[in-house]
This record gives sequence, structure tokens and C-alpha cells, in this order.
Amino acid sequence: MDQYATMIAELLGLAQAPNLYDWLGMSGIFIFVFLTVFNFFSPNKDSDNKESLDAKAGESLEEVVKETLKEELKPEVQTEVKTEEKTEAKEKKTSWADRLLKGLSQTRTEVWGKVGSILGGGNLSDDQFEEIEEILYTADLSPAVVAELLDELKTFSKSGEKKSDEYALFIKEFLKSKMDSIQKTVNTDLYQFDKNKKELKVIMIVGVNGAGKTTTIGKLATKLKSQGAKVVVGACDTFRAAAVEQLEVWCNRAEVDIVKAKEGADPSGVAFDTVKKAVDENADYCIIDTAGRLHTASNLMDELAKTKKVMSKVLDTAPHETLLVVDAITGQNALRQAEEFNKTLDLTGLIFTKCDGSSKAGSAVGIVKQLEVPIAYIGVGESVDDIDIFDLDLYLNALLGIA
Ligand SMILES: Nc1nc2c(ncn2[C@@H]2O[C@H](COP(=O)(O)OP(=O)(O)OP(=O)(O)O)[C@@H](O)[C@H]2O)c(=O)[nH]1
Ligand SMILES: [Mg+2]
Repeated sequence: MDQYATMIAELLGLAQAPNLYDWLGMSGIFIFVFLTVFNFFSPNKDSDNKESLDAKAGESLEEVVKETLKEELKPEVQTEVKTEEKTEAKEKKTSWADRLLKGLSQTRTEVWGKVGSILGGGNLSDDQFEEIEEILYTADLSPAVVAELLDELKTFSKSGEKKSDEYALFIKEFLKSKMDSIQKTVNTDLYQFDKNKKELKVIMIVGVNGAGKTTTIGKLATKLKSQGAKVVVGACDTFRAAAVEQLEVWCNRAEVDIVKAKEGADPSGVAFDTVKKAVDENADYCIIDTAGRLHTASNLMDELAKTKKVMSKVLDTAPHETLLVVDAITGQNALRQAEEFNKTLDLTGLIFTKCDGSSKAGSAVGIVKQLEVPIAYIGVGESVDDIDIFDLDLYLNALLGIA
């Protein structure tokens, strides 16, 4: 042992064999050098991340990279990323939801807001239920629907104290149950152009004066064209020259073809020519505008029936859809109109317009239930984006203020 100590002493240039303190010092130096060398060759942070990436192999690459980056970002940068993501998602998802929410704001505040504040107040008296009944009538729900809803609300309120948002959900489920099965019968071809389905769809649009037929056709033609469909529009409102001009402005803007005739021409003839052009040119959609008329004017209703029949002479399945445009402002009176149009034309759907600026948007429930005809589209303004598919959940949430 002594000879090793003497060797080390010589190597280190020490005058004598190392004592205990020399050993301790040397061990310290050795440990320091070892740790430095070990740390240099050891796996670094990148490979740690690689391992965690491998572990997340089941997730999408994009998500994993995002998560990994986020973990490494400073807290303030993370907050920015989150806010940006939220804004992007909101813009994509809720632009129509926002329009609808805004459009239905009058009905929501004037009807459901008031009902909700009474219901949320706890123990309800008969007087309060009478007040609720009166408010519900202003939404133009049908009397039968109001009576049934009141009964259900009374039973629900007896089962213990509830908050107003619990009542809102209860009312939503009630209204949904009245419309859901009918809404499921909407033909989805109306919503979304499928380029693989090379089949012409002829859509006839009818309604009373000023309901919003021409504007709706303009919006729909724009929507379908932007999906890549070839659209031909027929100006069968030959009653007024201005009606053709109005439709022409929409068609030019949407860059779709229009078939028109002179003022006073037979609307059936224009309908015939339009469907023929659509067939000959392999169009995807053919939309027929008609002159507004009162449902009580039997000669004008007969004229509509004739226009409808003529289309089937060109294409025996046409028109595939006969849609009644209903102005929400009309409220319960719209039910009478809808019944008459349905009798003459066998409607396949409704388009609910002008839901903005009216507190009677609730009339949709009664009309759908009574007529057993679904709502295909809902309009909440005059601009081209103010129309979309009638989504029952979205509609009821917007109506009742459910987030
Ligand atoms: N606020 C609002 N206005 C609308 C909506 N839809 C249509 N309008 C307006 O209602 C008015 C009548 O619309 P039209 O499209 O001409 O109605 P129409 O049914 O074709 O009328 P006639 O051809 O005269 O029977 C126009 O001023 C439209 O801009 C809507 O959803 N909301
Ligand atoms: Mg018109």
C-alpha cells in the first residue's frame, strides 16, 4: 500500500505520501471531473421531449407539437396563444349563431326573459302563472301549445325550487318535443349541394305579399352558387316589372342565370321555360319566384297550382320542393296563411323570415306542429348572410338565451 502512496506522491510531485486531507481533496477533484464528463455525454432535454412525443404517438402530430410548444412557452405567451385559439374558433363557429342570437333578441327579451324572471323567483302563485300565460301569448305560440306548456310548468315547479336557467332548459325540451320529429323530415339537399348527385332540384317559392320571397331566393342562389352549384332562377312574378328587376339584381350579384318575360306574361310559361333551361343545361338547382298573393284570393291560388303543375310537364318530379315563406311578424295569422297554401300546393317546407325585429318568432313552434311541415331555413335580416339552415337546437337556445 505504502509503495502505491509513494508512486502517487511522485506522480503528483508531492514531497511525501498523501495524508487524509490530500485524499479528500483528490476525491473531490475526481468527483467534479466525473460529473462534468457524465453530464456532457448524458441524453439532453431534446431527447426527453422526443420520448414524450413518442409516448403521445396516438395523438395527432399537430396537437402534440402544439402541446409541447405550449409547455415550453412562458406563461404570458401561453395566455396569448389561448386567446388567439379561442377567437379563431369563435369566428369560425359562431358567426351565424351570433346573427341568430341578435335576430331573436326581441323575442328573447320581451317574452322568454320576462317568463324566466317570474319562474326563477321561487314559490309561484296562480296570479304569476296567469302573468306567464299572457306573456306566452305575445310570443304567438298557439293557444294549445301555451295551455300544455303552462300545465307542464306547474307540475315542474311543484317538484322543488328551481333556478331560471333550469326552467329555460325545461321549456326548451318541451318546445323541442313539439317540433323535433317534424324537423327531421327536412330534405338535406336543400341545404348542401352534393356535386356527386347529378340531379336537378326544382324549388318553388310561394308566400303572401312582401313576406321576403325574392330576397330569400337571392340569398339562397348566392349560397348554392358559392357551394359550386349551377343555379337557374325563374322570374315568375310577372305582375310587376320592378319584381323582375329586383330578382335580376340578386342574380347578377350571385352570377346565376335568370329566365324572365315581359310584365303581364303568363307566369306558368316562365316556369316552363325556366325548368326547361335548367334541364337542358344540366343545372343543379332551379328556383322559381312567384308573385305574392293573399291566401284568401282563390283565383290567385289557382294560378299558383297551375304554375306548379306546368313544371311537371317538363320534368315529372318537379317541383321537388314547394316552400312557403313566412314572415315572423305575422305571428299566429301566419298559421292561417300556411294552412291555405298547404291545401293548394302541398308544401314540403317553410322558410321563416324577418325573425329580427319581431317578438313573435315563437309562432314557428305552433305552425310546424299544426301543419306538420318543417322549417328549412330561417332569415334574420336583409343581407346575403342573414339566412341559414333552421337548426332546432340553435334556434331554441337563441330564443331562450341558453348558452
Ligand atoms: N328585416 C328583414 N327584412 C327582410 C328579411 N327578408 C326580407 N326582408 C325585406 O322585406 C322586404 C320585402 O322582401 P321581398 O323579398 O321583396 O318580399 P317578396 O315576398 O318577394 O314580396 P312580393 O314579391 O312583393 O310579394 C324587403 O325590403 C326585404 O329587404 C329578413 O329576414 N329580415
Ligand atoms: Mg318578390
